[in-house]
Amino acid sequence: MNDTKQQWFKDAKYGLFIHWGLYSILAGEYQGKKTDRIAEWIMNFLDISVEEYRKLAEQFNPVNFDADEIVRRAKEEWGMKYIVFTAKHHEGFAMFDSKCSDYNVVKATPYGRDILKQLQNACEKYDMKLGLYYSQAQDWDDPDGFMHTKDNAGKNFQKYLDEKCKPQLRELLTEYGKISLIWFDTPMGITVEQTQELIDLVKSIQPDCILSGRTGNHMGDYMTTGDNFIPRLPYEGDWEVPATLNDTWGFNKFDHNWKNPDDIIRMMLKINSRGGNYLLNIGPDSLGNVPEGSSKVLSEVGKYVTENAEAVYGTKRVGIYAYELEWAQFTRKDYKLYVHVLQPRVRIELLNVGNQITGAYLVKDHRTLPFSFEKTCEGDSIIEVEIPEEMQQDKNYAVCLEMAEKEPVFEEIKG
Ligand code: H79
Repeated sequence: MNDTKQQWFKDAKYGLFIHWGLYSILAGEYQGKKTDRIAEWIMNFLDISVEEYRKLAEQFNPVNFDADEIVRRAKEEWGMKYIVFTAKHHEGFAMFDSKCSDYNVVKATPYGRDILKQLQNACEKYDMKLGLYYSQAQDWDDPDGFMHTKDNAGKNFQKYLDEKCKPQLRELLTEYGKISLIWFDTPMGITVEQTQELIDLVKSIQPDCILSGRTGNHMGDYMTTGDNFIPRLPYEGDWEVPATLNDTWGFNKFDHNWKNPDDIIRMMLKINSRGGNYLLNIGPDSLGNVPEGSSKVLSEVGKYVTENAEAVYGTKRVGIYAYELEWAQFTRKDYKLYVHVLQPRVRIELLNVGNQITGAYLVKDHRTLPFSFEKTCEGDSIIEVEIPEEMQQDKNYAVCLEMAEKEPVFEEIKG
């Protein structure tokens, strides 16, 4: 079973992924050609040469980037508990002041400032956990990185590891304060021994830093699902779903296919209920602006999670309830079952939940609600909670059922 041994990660439930690099300048289009794939892959998909792609750095000047504002909103308005920032994506460009590669935001751009340092300072100010995405295998810029050429022929991957990957990781882990997580991705052909080298390096510098499920050879500290894939069932141990708000990670000026807040809330609760964390992405544009489409959705979702914080953070995996409920998702703590009501209801009815209920209240203001627990005419357990009349048209609120038992008692359907 995956165990990060880091309580903050088990309790977090909701984090912010930030995908940002030179690809944000192209924003899904190069020389009149559009990509219909994830926009941070544009160099690969449109076969842009290293020489041409490197010229983008000369234009990178994100004067609107405001680390303090992004971290403050993530913390206070959006309700996120950790941030994972792309220090280096597959394109190979470092968004920090790297001494071992000049292909970085300080040395190669007119902007000339360290993006990561600004994020670190803001995270420290707002007490936000900081994690870093680092592409440890693919590096399209480095002749020895994976996918520099599409057939990967003739490369010396160990050389890339020794001369770029590990030195940069050492910088990230020594120059930027506490790093809570390294988000490795797409391990491709990395060997067990090479994976172990990366793990040893990270843990020797920052022992509490945890590693994503894509570190290589399933040797990370927790399970990472497929991008945008939610496990069907409750899943034991520590895990996380990385997800997009539209259909790209890096900024794409053509992609306005934003998911709506209700869908995001539902997906988050499904993930939390099944025991996982939701790592939800924004892709700032080349000036450093957060797309309005994403901030609008995140604010709505943030309203839900901050109002119902008690029913989100620190909750535990819920077992399998026999019925599919369109209108609800469950989360739980010891002696408490939270019913997240996602569609208008006159009352909550839960069939085949066999607990002795000792109280019921609305999470957002702790107002007590009338409840009953008894047997149906067929002999099944049934719990009912009355919703106040003025709330019967509302959706998206949580109700807490206080139970005499530590965990919910989900009965089988006896028929
Ligand atoms: O950082 C984000 C993505 O850029 C990264 N993971 C998330 C968090 C990622 N890298 N690779 N992938 C996701 C999988 C990509 C698979 C595909 Fe393809 C890219 C499918 C189609 C384009 C590579 C090229 C595999 C098949 C063709």
